[in-house]
Amino acid sequence: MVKEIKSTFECKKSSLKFKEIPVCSYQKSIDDEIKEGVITRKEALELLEQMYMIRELENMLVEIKAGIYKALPDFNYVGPTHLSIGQEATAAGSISSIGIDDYITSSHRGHGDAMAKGYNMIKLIDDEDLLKLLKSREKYLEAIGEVFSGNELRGEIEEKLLKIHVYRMIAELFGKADGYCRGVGGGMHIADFELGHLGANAIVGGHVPIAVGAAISSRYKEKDSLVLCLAGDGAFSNGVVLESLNIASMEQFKNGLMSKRFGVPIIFGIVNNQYAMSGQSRGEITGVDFLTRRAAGFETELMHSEVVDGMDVLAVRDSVKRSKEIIKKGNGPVLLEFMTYRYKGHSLSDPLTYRDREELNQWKSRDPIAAYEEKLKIAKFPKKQGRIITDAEIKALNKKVCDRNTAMAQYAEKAAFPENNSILAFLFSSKIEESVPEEYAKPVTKNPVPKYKRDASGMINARIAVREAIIEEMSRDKRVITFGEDIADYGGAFGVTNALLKIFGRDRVFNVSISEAGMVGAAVGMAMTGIRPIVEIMYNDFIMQALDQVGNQAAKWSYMSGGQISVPMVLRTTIGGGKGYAGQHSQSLEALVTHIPGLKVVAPATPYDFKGLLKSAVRDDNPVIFFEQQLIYNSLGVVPEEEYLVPIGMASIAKEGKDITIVCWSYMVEHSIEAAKILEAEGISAEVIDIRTLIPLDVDTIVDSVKKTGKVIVTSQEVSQSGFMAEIITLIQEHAFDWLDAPIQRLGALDGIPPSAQNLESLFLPDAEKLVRVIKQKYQFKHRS
Ligand SMILES: Cc1ncc(C[n+]2csc(CCOP(=O)(O)OP(=O)(O)O)c2C)c(N)n1
Repeated sequence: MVKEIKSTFECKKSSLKFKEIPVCSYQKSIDDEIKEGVITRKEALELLEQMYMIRELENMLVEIKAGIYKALPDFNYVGPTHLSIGQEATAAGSISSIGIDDYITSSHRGHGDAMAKGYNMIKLIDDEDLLKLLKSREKYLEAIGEVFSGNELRGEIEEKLLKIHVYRMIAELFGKADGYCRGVGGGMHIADFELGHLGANAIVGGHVPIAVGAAISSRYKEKDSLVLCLAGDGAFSNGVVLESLNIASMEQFKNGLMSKRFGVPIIFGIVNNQYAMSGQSRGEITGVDFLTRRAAGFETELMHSEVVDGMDVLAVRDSVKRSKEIIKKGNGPVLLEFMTYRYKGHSLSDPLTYRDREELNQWKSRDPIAAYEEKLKIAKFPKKQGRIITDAEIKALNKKVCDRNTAMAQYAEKAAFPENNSILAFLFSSKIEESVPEEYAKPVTKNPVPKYKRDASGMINARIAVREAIIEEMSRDKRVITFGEDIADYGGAFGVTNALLKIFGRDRVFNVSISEAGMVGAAVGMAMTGIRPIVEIMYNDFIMQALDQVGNQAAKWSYMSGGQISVPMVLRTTIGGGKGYAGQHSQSLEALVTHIPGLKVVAPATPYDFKGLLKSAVRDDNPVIFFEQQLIYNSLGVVPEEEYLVPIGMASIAKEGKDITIVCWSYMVEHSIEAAKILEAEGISAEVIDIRTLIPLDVDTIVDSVKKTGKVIVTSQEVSQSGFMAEIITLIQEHAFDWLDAPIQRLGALDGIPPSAQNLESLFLPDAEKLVRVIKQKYQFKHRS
């Protein structure tokens, strides 16, 4: 299948043109909006209520920190204080404009976003679902001294849910078990996945590719949903954010290469509060006056973008509502820059020495809440809506919010901390997708699935085994998709994904830009929102470009969300040397990821295990890093044509023996078996344990073998320095020390950098001969022939 895109260039004198970016195009009065029927009195007051709720929550934190919060005089608040006072219009205006199926992602400064998302969902959900929501959250009612009688009217149900919302938000900030993330996430990671909040993120910019992935997810689902991705001005200079803007803008989504012509439904909202921590985007740490200019770099004619007055809740609301229309037509993504200001420092420990009072006062004179109150006081709503809003009404609303916040803070303070025994709960999900929901089962393929021929002994190579695993899982479950660099038409750098494009089409098998961080983040976002992606990174050396997404995002979201979600994704990548590719394409970096709790790590050695373990990885509800050694791709092995799975977390005894145990994985399994054969000829019986899965490690099988042989060597292609071999050795010492009759040895690559020259590379890497040499040097065997 040749791509329809023809690469041509005619050298003709011309110039490139960009569309204009509107700045503050919203110039309406509230009465204009009322006349146009765009805002009701009720909606107008709801905007104010949200802004009050955000500001009061954060004022409370300021007072608690200063020891002057009267309602909790002795409470010692432990945790971050990234406040957004001054930015309330941006949170309330943008989030009130998205729909019930839409998601948000947010940053470390995300109290306002979380407050607004919960608030607006409670207002949007229909009566039946609202009742269900209250019932499902009934246990929190007791904690806040309320009951559910079953006779409540809509308004009363809303109020109860709002109280629960505020209570759970504050409980999370206070580290309590009733918090949204059960107290393990805290304010910087607050999330309510049930109501479409995909999490605040303490890695600046780290959530932006996740937002893109969540937006791409909607391509595979019945419901159209968009993602509102809110991130600071500082974040918009982070590499992963620029990668994300590019991935979201890839033309293949719209130009017919994919069958569904639909731009990625995401609104990137730059919350430009004028400062990163202290760095200023304008005039200091970027080269642009407005960050919206970034839009010109991602779409030929400019991604739709606007600069918006982020201090005006109605202007923000208007811009997001219009963006939604653009997105609905398939013309996303959209980039909006909300010009706003944070009155406080980066956190309450920021001495604020880098800005002056005059600047602060100038912004405060346009305070989003005070300015909006004034607007409301002069607005004339239709008679049937209640005509005007009085000063007294505004004051009463403010009091209601303050009282509610205070009461919920007092309940949160009294609430229980998480149980000690919950400390590691939610690190992993125990779920395995044993059956596929009907709507996703057995999707129609574009072309028939080929049958890969076995040789007379039933063998195929590992490359085909991996491909078969992907084909089978994609044929079984529509939610399984795969993407990566050059995996579509090219078939991947190692030809593994050849044929997939033809079978499944570009909607489910697509290339992405050279954006390792962006693509892994996108996979995380997809996995959080119901898709089961397989993302490929050509060489594990490039994982270093994506480590934040692997280690801080994929690994952590199940735990940080208090088990609200799991992240069912597979990251396939290749390892190992032996091809003269030198320092940046030959490493075995398993230890980079085994050190991070929350990931499963698999490194098979045989075609049978490549297939069986990959299928298990796809069905596992946890993020799985799947290491494929490049030299194994051509190895032959018996692989049944019938369905089978190899469970994650079980080692295999590749060869039985009684004198010494060789523990190994991946390419060193073959070398270990060869070494065992050489030793056998000398009367030494070696048992070879192929661990297959590094995390979780099957310690029992290793220990049982060591108890039998009393001697053990661990070998792999990774460098020895601080590697996973050291971890295995420690575990053996902990579990089988009394059975050892000699020190444990390890044989890895040299503690250096893979060289290109053939002779040096052979010296660098371990092999069967070296293994035999070390075993014979280091151990005495009594019964040698
Ligand atoms: C990747 C990363 N680098 C640095 C930090 C430390 N840090 C926390 S907030 C912040 C400034 C972020 O600025 P911006 O994106 O504008 O958001 P704001 O804090 O102004 O809301 C920095 C540098 C971090 N958390 N993550």
